[in-house]
Amino acid sequence: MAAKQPLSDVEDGLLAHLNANAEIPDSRSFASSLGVPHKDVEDVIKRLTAFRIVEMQDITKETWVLTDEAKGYAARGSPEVQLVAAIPPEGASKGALKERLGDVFDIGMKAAAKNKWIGFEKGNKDLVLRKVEDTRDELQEQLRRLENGEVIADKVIDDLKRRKLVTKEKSIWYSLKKGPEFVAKRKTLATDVTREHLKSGDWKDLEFKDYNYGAQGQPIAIGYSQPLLEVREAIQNIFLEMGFSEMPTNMYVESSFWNFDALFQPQQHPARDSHDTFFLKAPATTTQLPDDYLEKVKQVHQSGGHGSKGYGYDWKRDEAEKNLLRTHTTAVSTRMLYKLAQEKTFAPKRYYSIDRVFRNEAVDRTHLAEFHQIEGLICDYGLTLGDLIGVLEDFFSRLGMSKLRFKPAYNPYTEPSMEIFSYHDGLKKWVEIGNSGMFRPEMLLPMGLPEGVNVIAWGLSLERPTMILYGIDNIRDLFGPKVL
Ligand code: FB9
Repeated sequence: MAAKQPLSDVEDGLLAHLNANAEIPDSRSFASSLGVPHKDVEDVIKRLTAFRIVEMQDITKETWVLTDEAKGYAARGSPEVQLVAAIPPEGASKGALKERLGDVFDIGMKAAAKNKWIGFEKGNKDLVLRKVEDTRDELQEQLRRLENGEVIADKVIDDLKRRKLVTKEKSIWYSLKKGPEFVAKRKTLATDVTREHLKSGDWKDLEFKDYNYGAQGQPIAIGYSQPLLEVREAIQNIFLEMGFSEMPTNMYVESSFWNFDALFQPQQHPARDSHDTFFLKAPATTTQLPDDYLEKVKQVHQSGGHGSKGYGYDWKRDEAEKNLLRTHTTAVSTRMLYKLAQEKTFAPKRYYSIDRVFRNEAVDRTHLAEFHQIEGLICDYGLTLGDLIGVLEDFFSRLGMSKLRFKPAYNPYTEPSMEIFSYHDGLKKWVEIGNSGMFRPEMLLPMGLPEGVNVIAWGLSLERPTMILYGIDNIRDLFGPKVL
């Protein structure tokens, strides 16, 4: 094949030929006459057809083509013939023949045995004997005839198909004739006025390509929605469909009171020291705590009440006044439940939150110093652990997680508490998908919520499901320029 010709030359060649001969019956022979790949002629035909300069008729034909294995047999003979040819009159051991013929041996043995061209001595299954003198290599002949494009009987094709020696190939070519806009040579339309044109002045007789106002701009590769926001939206819609309303989580800075004390989390709890929590230098403390409620929280921590004996330690107001970056959105749940308790008449509520929380934790593949916590809570009379399990089944089934298991767990603010597990078919393992529980009466009653009102709640992260759903292995890849 001659050197690659620019398509414009192929086009000129084709138009000139049509101009002289009115039609090109077979684009393949035209391509070989030009010495160019048929693909190039095909591209030119498609372009000229678009301008109605030529009219094309596409012709398709399915042909059987040889597989690479078959090409080998066409060249070197069929495996069965190669095998027989390799057997001396006194016979040969299988080992020697395998040595000699390689992977042709097995196929050759099977086919030669089927043709009863070989045999074995009684009791010596290793010595292969030939049962025929020379054999006509029909297979090789058929493969060669196929290679030369000859028509082969269907029965033979079926044999070759069975031996996976042929595959069907669809070839397409074209017959061409002049189109309504036919020209012998296409004027290349200018698409720009360049300095050369202006300097040479030949811009005057240039023909310009029409503006294609319908042309789509280059797709700009930015502007995908961040995976976390995609999953956040999906989970938000689940909550809204389940009748939950969003809690206001726009305040990352929280007081220890709402983040810990109001949750009946004792002041000496390990999570309350700076190893786990980011405390603020300025403003280090808050001045906006509701005194009467604070007094009740102090009581329940120090001496209990409502059937609880409390923690029995000396509760300090200044500890509760320390500002921090909230460690969980449960701090917002606490504020909302307290607000609910201040309502004149109690009304059941379903609340959810999805927002950032901060924990002074060691950064690793799945943990950063902050993550998005997803939390749901239902506040109503007589709610039970069964209700919690039921709502968790409902919530996670909408996230595609149906097989759930619950493992007893401990949180300072819920009793009983359960870790939630789901069997992940893709990962073929049980995955911990969250935590849950029933808020303790020591948390709810000091708020002023009516006796008999229970609050079931659960939480999970946004990052974990997003990483699993997007197959992201390292949490760092969820943030920053590298996302997607
Ligand atoms: O998200 C978590 N796992 C998870 C969730 C979904 C998921 O979806 C996949 C598509 C299939 C996969 C995994 N976890 C909670 C479980 C673990 O990852 C855990 O190791 C890490 N947890 C975080 C806290 O880490 C210190 C995830 C985060 C978490 C844990 C607990 C709560 C919230 C977030 C809570 C709570 C709670 C409990 C009771 C009452 C109110 C709130």
